[in-house]
Amino acid sequence: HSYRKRIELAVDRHELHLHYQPQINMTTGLLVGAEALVRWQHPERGLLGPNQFLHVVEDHSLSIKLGEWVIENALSQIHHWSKAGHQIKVSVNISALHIQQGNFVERLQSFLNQFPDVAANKLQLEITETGSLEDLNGVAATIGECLTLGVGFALDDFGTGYSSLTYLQSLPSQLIKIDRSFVRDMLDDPNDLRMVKGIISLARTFDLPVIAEGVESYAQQEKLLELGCELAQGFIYSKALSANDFESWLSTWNHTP
Ligand code: G
Ligand code: G
Ligand code: NA
Ligand code: MN
Repeated sequence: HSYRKRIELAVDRHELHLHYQPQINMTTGLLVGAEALVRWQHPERGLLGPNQFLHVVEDHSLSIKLGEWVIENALSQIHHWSKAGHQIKVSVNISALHIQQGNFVERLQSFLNQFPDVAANKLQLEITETGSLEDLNGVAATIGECLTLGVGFALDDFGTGYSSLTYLQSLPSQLIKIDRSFVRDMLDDPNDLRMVKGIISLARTFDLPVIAEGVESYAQQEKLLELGCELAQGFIYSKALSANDFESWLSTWNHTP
């Protein structure tokens, strides 16, 4: 596949970049972390988002190379921010194929070793249901080993796939992310509101924090707080920003809810 080859070349040519979207505690207004989202600065086509190229690498070994690139770059960024006085927890998206590699933990450990001053708990892995996890017990064990290293683990896009409840039941998660499709219409669509309420209640039952994705308005923020969801990310705070723009955003973010 030539487009796949082109993406592989993009990694080697440093055309890929991570953008960072802030995650906020809506009660305190404090930054709690950032989600790293990959972008491709294509020389002819301009800045491309993940949905313009990630599907081509999904279920292919290239998604492992790309995933490792993401982990390494996120750790490097955490290191730089730490030196600049910002302690920022970064979440990275990991594909199903990648986390099912037998050497995943070993490789993760070797990346962490490259940055001895970065605490493992500054890194969090997010996994979605878009790729299938064949061996849930195996993945649960892998995640358990990651947790032992100190790395966090979040269930992404919760509620959108067929396996959300099974994943919640089987995988030792530390955070549930409410998919933005539920948040978007929660104030108008009673079913979406029920889903948001249900996920928050489920998270409470499992004693897990929950973060709402795609928060765009103060009305949504108020409703989420009322329902007991304290964490959020979305355009209301910021879209995903380059590392430099993220630092500028942070310097003007006034910490008030
Ligand atoms: O940034 P944007 O909203 O366009 O991202 C679209 C989707 O692409 C997100 O749902 C996210 O889960 C996925 N995505 C973004 N960056 C990465 C990445 O580095 N690795 C993987 N596997 N998925 C990513
Ligand atoms: O991992 P995930 O697919 O959930 O990645 C988040 C995606 O959601 C990114 O592509 C990001 O650009 C997008 N996004 C983040 N915040 C908002 C928002 O407030 N509104 C909308 N419509 N999209 C958002
Ligand atoms: Na994500
Ligand atoms: Mn998501």
